[in-house]
Amino acid sequence: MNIGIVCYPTYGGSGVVATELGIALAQKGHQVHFVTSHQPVKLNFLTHNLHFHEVFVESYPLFHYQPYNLALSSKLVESVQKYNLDVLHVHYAIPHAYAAYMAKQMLKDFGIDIPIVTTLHGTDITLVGSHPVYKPAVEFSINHSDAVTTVSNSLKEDTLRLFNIKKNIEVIYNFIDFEKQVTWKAEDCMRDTLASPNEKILAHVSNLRPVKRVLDVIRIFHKVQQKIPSKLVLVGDGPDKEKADLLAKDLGINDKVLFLGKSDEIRKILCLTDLFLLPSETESFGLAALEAMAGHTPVISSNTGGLPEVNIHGVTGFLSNVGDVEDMAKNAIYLLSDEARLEKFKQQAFDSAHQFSIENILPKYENMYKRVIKTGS
Ligand code: GMT
Repeated sequence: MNIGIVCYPTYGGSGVVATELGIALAQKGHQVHFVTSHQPVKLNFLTHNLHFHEVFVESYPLFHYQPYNLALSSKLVESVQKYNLDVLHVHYAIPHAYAAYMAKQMLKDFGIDIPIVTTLHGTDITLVGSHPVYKPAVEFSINHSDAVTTVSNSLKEDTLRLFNIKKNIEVIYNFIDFEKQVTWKAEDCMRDTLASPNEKILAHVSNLRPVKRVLDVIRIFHKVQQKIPSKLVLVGDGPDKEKADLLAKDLGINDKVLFLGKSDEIRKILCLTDLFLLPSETESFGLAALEAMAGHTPVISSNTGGLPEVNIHGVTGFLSNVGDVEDMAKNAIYLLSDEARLEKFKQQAFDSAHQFSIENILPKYENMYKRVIKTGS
C-alpha cells in the first residue's frame, strides 16, 4: 500500500508512535510518505520505502497566525496525486484530521476519494480538543474520518463522553518494538556513573509539562530517599523543569536529583533504572510507562486515563489516585526495600509489555487500511 502519515514530528507521544508505525510499515514493504512540518526526529531516510514531504508555510505580513492547515491540506492534495497514495493516516486530531478532511474534499475535484484514518492520542481529546474554541471542528473532523482509532479504551470512553460521535471507534493500543529493545548487559549500563552500588535509581521521562505532575515526582522521591539510599533521574525538557529543580533544592535533595535533559538514550537509561515514576494528571495510554516496562522497569503511576490498561496494579507496578504522593511513595518503598520482590516485578513488567508488541498491533492498522481502501469506512 502507499500510505501517507501526518503527525507532529516531535519527541514523545503521538509523533513517536506515528514514526515507529511508519518505519514498521516500510519494513513490511509498504511505501510510507510522511507529510509533516519537519523531518520526524526518529526517522532515518536512508531506509527503503520511507519518504518525507515537508509542509512549508509561506509567511505574509498580514498573517497574525501562519495558516498551517491550508499549507498541510495543499501538500496532502499534491502528495496523494504525485505518489498515488491509497490512504492518509493522521495522528492527533488538531489540526491534522481537519486538514485531511479538506484535502479529501479538494481531491474529489480530481476524481479521487482518499480514505482518512484518524488516530486520537489523548490531549487532542481531553485537554485541548474539547475546549469550546476547537470542539466543533474536532467533532466534525472525527465524524468525517473514514475510520477512527484511540490508543486505549479509556480514551475511547472520553471521546464518546466529550463529543457527539457518530462513528465507530476502534481501540488500537500503542506498541513497542522488542527487536529494537537492545538488551544491555548489566555491566554495560554504567550504573556507577549515576549512583553508588548501594543506591537504587528511580527515573521519570517526559516533556515536563504540568500534566505530568513533575513536582509530585520530586515529592515522591523526597519520601523514598529518606528510607532507601537512591538517586532520581529526570529525562526530558519542558516548562516545569525549573520548578522541579527549585523544589528539589528547597527539599535539600538536589544532589540526588539528576536532570539529564532530552536524550536519545532512553533505553540505556532504563537499563540502569529500578523504578519508573509517572504520576500524571491525565494520560490516555502512557507510552513512557510501556517503554519502562519493556526495559524491565516496574512503574509507580497514577490511575488516570489509560494507565490501568498498561500498568497492572500489583503485577507490573502500582497505581494510586492522582496527587496521592504518600501512597505512591509507600508503594515505591515497598518495591525497593526487597530485592527479590523488585526482581519479580521487573520480570512481570517485562512479560506484560509483550501484549503490546508491534507484531500484535501492526496487523490491526494494516487491516484497517485495507478495509477503508476497499469499502471507504
Ligand atoms: O503527553 C505527551 O507526552 C504527548 C502526547 C502526544 O499526543 O503527543 O501524548 C499522548 O499520546 C501518547 C501516544 O499515544 C500517549 O502515550 C500519552 O499517554 C498521551 N498523553 C496524554 O494523554 C497526556
